Amino acid sequence: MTNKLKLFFSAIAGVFLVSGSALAGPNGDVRSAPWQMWLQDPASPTADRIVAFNVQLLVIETIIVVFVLGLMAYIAYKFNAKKNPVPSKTTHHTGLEVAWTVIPIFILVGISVPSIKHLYFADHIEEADMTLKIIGNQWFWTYEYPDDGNFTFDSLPIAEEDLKEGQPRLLSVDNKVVLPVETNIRLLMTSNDVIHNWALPSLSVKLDTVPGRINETWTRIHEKYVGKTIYGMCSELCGVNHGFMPIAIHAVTKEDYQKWVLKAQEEFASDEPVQPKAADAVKLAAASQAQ
Ligand SMILES: [Cu+2]
Repeated sequence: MTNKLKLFFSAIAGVFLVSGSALAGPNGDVRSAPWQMWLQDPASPTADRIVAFNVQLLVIETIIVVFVLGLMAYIAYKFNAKKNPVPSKTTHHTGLEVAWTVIPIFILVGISVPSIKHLYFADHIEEADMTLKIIGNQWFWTYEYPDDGNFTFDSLPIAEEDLKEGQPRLLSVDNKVVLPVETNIRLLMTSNDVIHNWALPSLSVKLDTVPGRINETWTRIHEKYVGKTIYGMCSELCGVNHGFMPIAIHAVTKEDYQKWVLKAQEEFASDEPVQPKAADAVKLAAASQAQ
């Protein structure tokens, strides 16, 4: 291999290594990093499966690409006009045609089996330890904890000028969703106005919140994320401030979660309707937008 080629390949490997080590934010928080080339670190069993499946598919794809490319290179070399001045008049080869129809069918069926298994795994959980209800609003999120006192709160983006040291821009919120690790959490989602989408790449959760119906999925945060914040955002075009409704989950131990629940029950104990706060959300998002 020439030196130039070596340099080229080590540069590509370097990009992957750098992006691999830059997966998390400054406090080990889980969010995308500049120039990230790979998926975010998986933080749930569903995400573990999706990331592993992505690698398996990549291997299959690579084999197919290399095979087809090799075939094309071989044909271009062997049958070009100079080497093969009198071309063959053959137009059909039944065996070959059956093969190139049947083999891809087997490949696709082979891929669909684990794929459907993962879909079922991600769909819902039989035995949930707790439930989190998520409600989309233009343009902020409301969370309800029906199993822990049924308190509710809004989670609004923090305007850029109010960000504190270490708080990521357009991802930080005033009230984070606090969730315990190693707990099966049922996620119920709906919306007050238009379709939003509650999406967290590192949990492999991405589900529409649809007005008038409840969508269900689940998650379970790995223990190593205790004390970390997992970030996501609305992933459905939901109006002018669609880009300003981040999601931030703060993962804690089960004990700390119980302590937080007691505090939150007091802090958010109010029967006030949720809607009036929407005005604040619009103001905040507009301020971010003006930056
Ligand atoms: Cu939205």
